[in-house]
Amino acid sequence: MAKPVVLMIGAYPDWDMAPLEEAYDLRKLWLAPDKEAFLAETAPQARAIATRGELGASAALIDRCPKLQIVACYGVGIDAIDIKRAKERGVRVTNTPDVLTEDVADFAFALILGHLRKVVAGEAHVRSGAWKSGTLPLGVSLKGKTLGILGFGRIGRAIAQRARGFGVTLAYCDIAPAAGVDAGYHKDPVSLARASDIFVAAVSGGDATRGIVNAAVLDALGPAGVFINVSRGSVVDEPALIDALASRHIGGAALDVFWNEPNIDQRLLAFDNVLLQPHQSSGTVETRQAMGKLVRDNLAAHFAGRPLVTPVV
Ligand code: 8YV
Repeated sequence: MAKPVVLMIGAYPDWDMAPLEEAYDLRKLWLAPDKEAFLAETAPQARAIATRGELGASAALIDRCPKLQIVACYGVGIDAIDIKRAKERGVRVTNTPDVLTEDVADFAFALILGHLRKVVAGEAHVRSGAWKSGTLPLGVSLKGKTLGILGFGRIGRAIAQRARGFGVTLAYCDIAPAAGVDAGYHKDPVSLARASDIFVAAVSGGDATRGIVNAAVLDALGPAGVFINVSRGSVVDEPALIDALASRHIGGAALDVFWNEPNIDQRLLAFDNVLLQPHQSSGTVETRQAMGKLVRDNLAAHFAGRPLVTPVV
């Protein structure tokens, strides 16, 4: 029997590509010199789309694939997949929850400590030889600060769990208070920002949270406040963030996600109070292997007629 045609939107690590090639007729969109011509030929045959969190699958793409049965996402965030259209078309969607939670939460702390303790500047200080002629400006202590977490889902809670070991006061904002949590609940992001020294966005992306971190929230965070983002660029009003950084309305930011990845707003490069990372919160060998396995397990389950492992719809 012919292997099912799988339209891949972006590359996965090699350890996933080999078993995927084995099981499916893989069509690699990112390698096509003429994407239009490639889609004109491949989309009508595709029974599955394999995508990544930040690449998703638009309604237009889903509509170009009349035989499409499943969109498998390498990533927990499904905000770039048109779920409404998938549902209308009876297309199943899977993602990779849980397996990346701990690494993303760890990375939030890499960003927090990296920013407060000037890790990147410190390294440059040593490498450039500047150490010989002076010391690095002092950092800021994490202990005793209030850490505000926007979005108290799996990742937000994992951040909170780690925060307890750092001796911070915890606060969080979500649609409703969580039961049995020893952290201050805030109903709205402005109130959370006002209470926070460090404000971490761990909320899901999508229409419901687009621009939720706006000028008012940044203003409430204040000139000593630090904004950390490990969720999606879309949750922040990025021009407002750039204004707040330029005018020192906030103290700084550490960002793993942006509006236009990887072609980020160049103004961000000019700030010395911003730590920039290339969307790598889940980027460990262990987690990426587990994510790839989940994608493959979901596709295999679908084509074998078994229940999906981690269905979204
Ligand atoms: C990945 C992500 O970096 O889980 C998500 O939603 O955005 C990330 O874990 C991404 O999907 C890999 O390209």
